[in-house]
Amino acid sequence: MNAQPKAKLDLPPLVAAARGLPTPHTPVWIMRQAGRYLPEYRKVRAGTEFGALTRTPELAAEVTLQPVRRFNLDAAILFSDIMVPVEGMGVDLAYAPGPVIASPVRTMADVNKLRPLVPERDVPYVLETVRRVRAELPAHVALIGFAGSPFTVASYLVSGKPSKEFATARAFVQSEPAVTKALLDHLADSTADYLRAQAEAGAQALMLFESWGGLLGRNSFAQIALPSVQRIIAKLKGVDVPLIYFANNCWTVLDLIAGLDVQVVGLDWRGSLAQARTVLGKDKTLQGNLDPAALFAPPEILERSIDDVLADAGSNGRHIFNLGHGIWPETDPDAVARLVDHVHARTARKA
Ligand code: 1CP
Repeated sequence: MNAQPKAKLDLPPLVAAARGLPTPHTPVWIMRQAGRYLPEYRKVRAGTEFGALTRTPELAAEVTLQPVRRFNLDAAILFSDIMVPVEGMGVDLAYAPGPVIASPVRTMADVNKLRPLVPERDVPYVLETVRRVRAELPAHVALIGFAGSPFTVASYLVSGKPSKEFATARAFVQSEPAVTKALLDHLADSTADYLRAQAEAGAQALMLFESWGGLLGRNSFAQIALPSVQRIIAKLKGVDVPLIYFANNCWTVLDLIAGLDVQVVGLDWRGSLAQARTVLGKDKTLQGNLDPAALFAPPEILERSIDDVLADAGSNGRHIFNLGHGIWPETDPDAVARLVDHVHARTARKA
């Protein structure tokens, strides 16, 4: 009750920050840090279709590690996709480049056809990739495993393809509440098992991408999207790695998200971290939230934008720096190097 929390030297800074422990600097990583803006990624991708890349541990591990070799990042994120476990459930899908489902899921019979995911049986290549990456990463760089939230994954399964507004999926949850509930329950249970398996294979933090839940109205978010996330969290009890909930476009429902038992909430670039802090409280770590467009500014303007995010995050140490959403393919990798080094320089704390 008296002592200040002490830095644990064996914890990577990202894990320490997620747990509210002191860190030598504000940890930083970039959503979609492995990908098309990197020439070394494009080279690997040139010879391999995206789905095949996710199923080949040697290549997936290589691509996961590429940004960590190039930049002083505090985390690597598993190279995979939110739809990979769905393929493991028996769904036929292709990437073009976003996920396209051969037979969208629309009926109770379609839901019943989905296999409950047994990670070691259905997606062994993901777990092998996690093990390979963990073996290669320096101890201070955390490995993040991930999954899509049930509503976000269901949006693709029901619509059958990417969409700006996901009108088909949003109409579906209104017209077919029983099928929606069965689908989200199935996805939640399989996702929990999937995340647990990633942690057991060596992931040191787990991220849940709520990329499209913010399209729902407040009541639907509360009654449809959120319970499926709570179901995952409950099933993950006893898994001792921090959970990051990426709440894309969810500023108007942050008060509902405040009640989730997660250590970290990821926020997009549209709002203010200081404002989010007032809603989420001081016991959660915030992750974010530089506008991906800021990487196109001249260096001194980029640095100012980074400083603004750091100031907005406050000085209690409960911050993981990131973009507010995935990095754009047109981004100059040198801007990423500047970002990472600037965050570290600005936030370096005396031991
Ligand atoms: O052409 C290519 O190389 C394929 C493009 C691509 C890539 C690089 C896809 C298809 N997925 C990925 C990798 C990916 N996807 C990662 C890897 C690691 C990293 O971040 O470095 C991660 C974490 C994801 C997660 C993902 N996939 C999300 C959640 C994050 C977010 O951006 O909100 C979503 C919504 C998807 C669906 C998806 N898969 C691929 C694309 C192009 C999309 C988006 C489609 C759409 O706009 O709806």
